[in-house]
Amino acid sequence: MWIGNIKIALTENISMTKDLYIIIGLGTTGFSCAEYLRARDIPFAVMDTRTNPPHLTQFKERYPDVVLSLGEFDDTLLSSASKLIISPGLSLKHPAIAKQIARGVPVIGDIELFARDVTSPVIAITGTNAKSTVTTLVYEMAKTAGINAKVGGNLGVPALELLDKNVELFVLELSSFQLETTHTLKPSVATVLNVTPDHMDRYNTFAEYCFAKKHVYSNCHVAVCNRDDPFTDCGDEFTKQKLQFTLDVPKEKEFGLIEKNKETYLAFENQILMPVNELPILGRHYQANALAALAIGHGQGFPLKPMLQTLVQFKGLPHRCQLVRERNGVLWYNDSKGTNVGATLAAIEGLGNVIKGKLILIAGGVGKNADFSPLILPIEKYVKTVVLIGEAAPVIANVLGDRVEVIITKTMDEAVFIADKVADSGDSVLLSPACASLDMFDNFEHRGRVFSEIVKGM
Ligand code: UMA
Repeated sequence: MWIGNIKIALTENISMTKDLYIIIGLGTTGFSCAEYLRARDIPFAVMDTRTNPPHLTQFKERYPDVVLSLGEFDDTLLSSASKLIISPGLSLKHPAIAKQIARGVPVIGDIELFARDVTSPVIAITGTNAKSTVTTLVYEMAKTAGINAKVGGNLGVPALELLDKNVELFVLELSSFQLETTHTLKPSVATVLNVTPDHMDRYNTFAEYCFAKKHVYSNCHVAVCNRDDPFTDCGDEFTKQKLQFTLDVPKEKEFGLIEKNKETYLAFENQILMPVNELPILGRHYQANALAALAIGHGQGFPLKPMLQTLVQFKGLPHRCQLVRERNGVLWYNDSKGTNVGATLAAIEGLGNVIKGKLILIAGGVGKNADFSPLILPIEKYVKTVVLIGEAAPVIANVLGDRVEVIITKTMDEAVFIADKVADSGDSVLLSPACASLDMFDNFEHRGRVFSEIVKGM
């Protein structure tokens, strides 16, 4: 009963169904919503603007009885919905969706469905960058503390798949897109780790993007803010339950860094916790992640010992400044998860500060209307050559001008080849694209894998 590429008239029956949910999007989220609604016997239909969405075959096999409309949105079907469950990849500003919102049809997302069912505490983590790393760190801390926890959300496993009455704690990474359609989540701890411009193809202004992120603090019990980034501040409402992290010396209710006898330590207020050189991952940006995780864990009541033990053991996530190999004295790093300017900035500054030589940066992809100018200064300081690929290559090249050697090329193979030619012993090659990957790859993981395989095969 598919509409779009295959059309069978079931819409009449559908319009008779009083309480019909329509799931918009048949990606990972949409599929998890279908499973959730079917388990509760709630009637639903599914729509996707794509003619071949990722879960199509699986969906047709599992739900042969469900109306599925593909391609351009069918207005009649949309208008028969009592509720829309929209996937994060689709904007609420899409004209067909905006029309339903104007008609007063409730539009929610998978996290809202999750919020209505969940009975155990939820830690909600958002931010432009480092949210996957901090989410995973907090989850690992919970496990080390002996808590039966589950982790997911924007990180990969959709939140609805995690629902289970036996779970004691949920650790969710949430995107601004997911937060836009979430209204009743009451996080035990909520944080905005940092905010720098991203997704400017979805938001009219940076303020609009910040607003979506800060929505995570609504109804939270403890708010964790980044003192070094005023855009993350939760406002006066939460002053009693507010914890902060900073790369500065910590004050009351803060985690930060203390220098003593020429060593730097992670600290809580004036209490020294551990030397930063015991962290297995280099760079100031990772120290901020460790401090954020400590503040979140503390807000949730985790004991200190398992949190510190986790910090010593955690080796980082794939595609996040991950060392691929050393060859002829050159280190090759895969930071394919650097999908926006802020992430690439953090990677350049984090590595640039600690390596012996200079960086060769491989960047480019889908630019998402980003302003690339914040990259100019760190590139001037730490980068010898920038190798550009993908749609945004000419835009980035234009922004960088002649401040640094810039080479535009077409494929990842060529980019790696060029980087290898210009790198000298002591230099490091960093793939940190500052862009999304979808012009050349399936996703950022695919891009990172392709890069790593070429590098390993050299
Ligand atoms: N799309 C259409 N038409 C539709 C529906 C979707 O063209 O009708 C497109 C979207 O524009 C998007 C793609 O399909 O380009 C995927 O969208 P989706 O909502 O179906 O995505 P899911 O497969 O459900 O994956 C989503 C998150 N993806 C997005 O928000 C784009 C995944 O985060 C997340 O892991 C998953 O839900 C489970 O919660 C990925 C991501 O890139 C990692 N997130 C962005 C980020 O981190 O910057 C926000």
